[in-house]
Amino acid sequence: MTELLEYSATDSQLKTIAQKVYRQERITDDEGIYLFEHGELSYLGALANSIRERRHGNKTYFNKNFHIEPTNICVFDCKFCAYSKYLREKDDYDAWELSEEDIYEAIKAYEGKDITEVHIVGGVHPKMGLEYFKNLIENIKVIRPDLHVKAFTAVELDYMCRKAKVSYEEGLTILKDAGQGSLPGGGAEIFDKEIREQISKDKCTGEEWLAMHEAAHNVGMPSNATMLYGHIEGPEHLVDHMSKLRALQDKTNGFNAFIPLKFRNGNNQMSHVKEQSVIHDFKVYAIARIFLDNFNHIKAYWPMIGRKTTQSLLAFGVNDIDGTVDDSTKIYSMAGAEEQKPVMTTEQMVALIKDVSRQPIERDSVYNELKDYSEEELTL
Ligand code: V47
Ligand code: SF4
Repeated sequence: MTELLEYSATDSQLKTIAQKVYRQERITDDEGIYLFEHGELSYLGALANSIRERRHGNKTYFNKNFHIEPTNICVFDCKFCAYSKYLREKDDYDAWELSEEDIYEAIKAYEGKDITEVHIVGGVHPKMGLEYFKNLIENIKVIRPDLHVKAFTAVELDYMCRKAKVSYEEGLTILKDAGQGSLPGGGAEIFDKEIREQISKDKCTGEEWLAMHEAAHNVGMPSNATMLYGHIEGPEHLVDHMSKLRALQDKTNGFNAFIPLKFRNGNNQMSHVKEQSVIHDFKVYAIARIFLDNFNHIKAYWPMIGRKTTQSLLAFGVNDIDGTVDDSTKIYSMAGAEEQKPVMTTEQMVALIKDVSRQPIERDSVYNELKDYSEEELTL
């Protein structure tokens, strides 16, 4: 601590921020922006890691999950999305649409395997509505009652509720009663109106995204929050985004994890926008850890950011690396994510965490600890 304060002593604002962090006081939006503009990587890493270790020690969480993407057909046209081409290239586009049976088969394929969660997200298909998804979840729970269903971004849910002419709370209650356990964090992108207008102007607004998550928390479903960074936004937009999430978390305490998502420029309408450096990635994660004092978990989604960077991020505030994933996860692979067919075995996840001297803990979807793998001898 002393070292860090001495290091930052030449800059009184960085010194003040470090003192606040050590006293467990909240930093302001202006201080968040200051960190983006003036915080050196070593300083940010030391602060973020001190928070991570204060909260979780060496513990690093993962779960055993798999993904299902029912379709890549989407009525929206987000400029960063490799799916959205469907609207413009209908006749010459590799569209897929899983049937209900395909989805049940995918669930049955995990019979006897100790998977705890299915993550279901996809494009916003005009024909798949609230009733369809209610039945789908009910049937999934019949096949596999113990499986936690984490499903649908606020964007998909907003569309479903509008079409069914129900309020967010009504729609979410229907899905919860069908067996849905929580919401993933997608669709948040950047809340700022002007940036959102340029990158994803036709889907739900930032306010609607926040209202959907507030409604979910009110009906008893926890959720995650994401932030799409590294495109046309500036530090003020990132801080504004996190500030809004922090305010909602103060109100509901319903968020489990915050997941920064690095913009990838493959195969989309923003391919001309250069991707940011790994140094920027480290800064974003570290500042998120410092700024979001009421979020318990900062997650690195390894298929997107890559295994090596995920390992390094465990020293920059990250304490969760999502799960085994097992997926086609085309939304990212099409956009140039690190992993084209992401799947990690439990052994590989444990090794990834142990290799950087952290403690691998399997968790369930709401962060109950299921198993400590530190002493396990696993062969790769
Ligand atoms: O909202 C789409 C992102 C998100 C690109 O909650 C892109 O546990 C970068 O939110 N470059 C959906 N990102 C996925 C998501 C998610 C993923 C893993 C775990 C969880 C969780 C949530 O994917 C979208 C958008 O921000 N995305 N295209 C792209 N070119
Ligand atoms: Fe559709 Fe989601 Fe892609 Fe936007 S990011 S075009 S809402 S699939």
